[in-house]
Amino acid sequence: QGFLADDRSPPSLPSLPIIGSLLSLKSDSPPHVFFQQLQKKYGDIYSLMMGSHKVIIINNHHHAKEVLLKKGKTFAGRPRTVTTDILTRDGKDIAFADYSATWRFHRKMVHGALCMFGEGTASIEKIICREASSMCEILTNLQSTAVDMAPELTRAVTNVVCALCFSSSYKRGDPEFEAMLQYSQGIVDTVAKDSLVDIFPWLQMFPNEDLRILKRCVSIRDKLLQKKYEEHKADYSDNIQRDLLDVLLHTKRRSENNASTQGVGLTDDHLLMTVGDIFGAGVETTTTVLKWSIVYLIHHPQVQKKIQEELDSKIGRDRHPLLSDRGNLPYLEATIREVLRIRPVSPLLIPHVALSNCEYTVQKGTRVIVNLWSLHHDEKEWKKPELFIPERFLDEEGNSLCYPTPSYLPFGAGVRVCLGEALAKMELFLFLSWTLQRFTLGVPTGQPLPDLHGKFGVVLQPQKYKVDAKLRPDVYGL
Ligand code: HEM
Ligand code: PLO
Repeated sequence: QGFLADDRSPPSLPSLPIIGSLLSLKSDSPPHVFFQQLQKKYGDIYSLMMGSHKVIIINNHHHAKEVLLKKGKTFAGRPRTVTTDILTRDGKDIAFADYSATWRFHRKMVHGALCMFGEGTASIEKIICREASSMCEILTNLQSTAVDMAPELTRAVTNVVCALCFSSSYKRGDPEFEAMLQYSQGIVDTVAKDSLVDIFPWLQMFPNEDLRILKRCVSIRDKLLQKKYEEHKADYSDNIQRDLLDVLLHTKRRSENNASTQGVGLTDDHLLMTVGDIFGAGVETTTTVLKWSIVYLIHHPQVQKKIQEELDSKIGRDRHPLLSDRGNLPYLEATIREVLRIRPVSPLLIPHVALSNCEYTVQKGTRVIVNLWSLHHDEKEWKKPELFIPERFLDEEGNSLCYPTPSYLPFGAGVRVCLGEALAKMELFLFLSWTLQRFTLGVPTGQPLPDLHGKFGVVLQPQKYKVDAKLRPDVYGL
């Protein structure tokens, strides 16, 4: 029996009028860890008040699946918050937009476009390989010095989504790219925090300094998006769709000439915000996972060695890895799965909202936070969840992949499941296989091991660290 069928409400934290449970929520730990700790006192599911909003926190996979899958449609709403409204022009995007006909239409359209340019064709593979190759070349030149790989990783990943969205790419040191790095970090640092701490939205009590940074960064981002949009409008042709933005423009123009599809909300704002979402999600998520992968590979040289042995025996050193090698490299796949488990990009997903009353206990408008961190670190489901062990995703012989428990949802599930899962997995596989075929990654002499605690925000990012990338023998000709 699930919690929704239970006629008792989940236990709730003490709360006061107006400020809600604020006094019980003070903690030095980031929210996902704190919510996991509260589980000991209140159980796997409990509720609290954030100001005047009731929030249910879910900490196990049974309840998570009730919300995301079984009652997925009921819980497909999103809360409106001050910061996400600034980022998305009041929810005209996909990720932070509430459930509506317009939202459904946009999600479907983008899904179609991603299939068309991404998963469906060989071209995305070529683009990823081109970027992987360029990144490896730069690492070769920087060999055996302490490098911060972050800018190059970000540029490689950015160029993949740039190709997909705009048919463009950035060279090293491009000022537009440098500007993007800055505004995007500014947005990651400040957006969506208020869904957790926004107590007085009507007073905009959310830290003003943060709000100022966010507004400045969003305005820089919007100028960049607007420029791309104008360029595309200028050389738009009805017959050729080069990229996601062309598909969106095409759909918009077609619907304007068709009475039955009018009013689906294909305004300039909607188009811009949708591209902004795909671009932002495309860059920040995949880059973050690559950074975490390298952190864990540096901490676990034996894992790195095993991946390299697998690469050597299945691919060798005379050719580059291809997507078609994925099935032959289970240890690498298991490592990627383990990184996504131990450091989920989005440890609290994005908050969900009940669109209607549900069974006995949940009222329309209740917010639901699925604590993916608890699911991925549940001691009842995982052996030593705090340890990095790729083998947990392999069978006894180590030959085939498996999921040891259903308590694993790195991309969410159901109506709001991640739109970029297939793309992200292709990128992670190719970037990591290309890098590890040629380089062994370690800490530069005299530098500490990278920190394993993340920096909590709209994505859980690792702290900055430096890497020593040593070229492996016999890969010079590659
Ligand atoms: C939503 C994870 C990469 C686009 C999400 C959610 C998660 C997630 C957990 C929220 C699900 C929910 O609220 O229930 C990840 C991870 C990634 C990744 C772990 C990389 C490894 C990407 C990429 C794209 C993307 C590359 C774009 C191409 C989106 C969008 C949403 C989303 C548009 C919002 C969906 C909606 O609200 O309907 N992702 N994501 N993601 N993701 Fe990803
Ligand atoms: C990242 C910073 C960009 O400048 C704007 C942006 C857009 C979409 C967001 C993304 C940011 C962070 C990761 C998000 C994504 C939508 C879905 C994805 C929240 C804020 C995840 C992991 O849920």
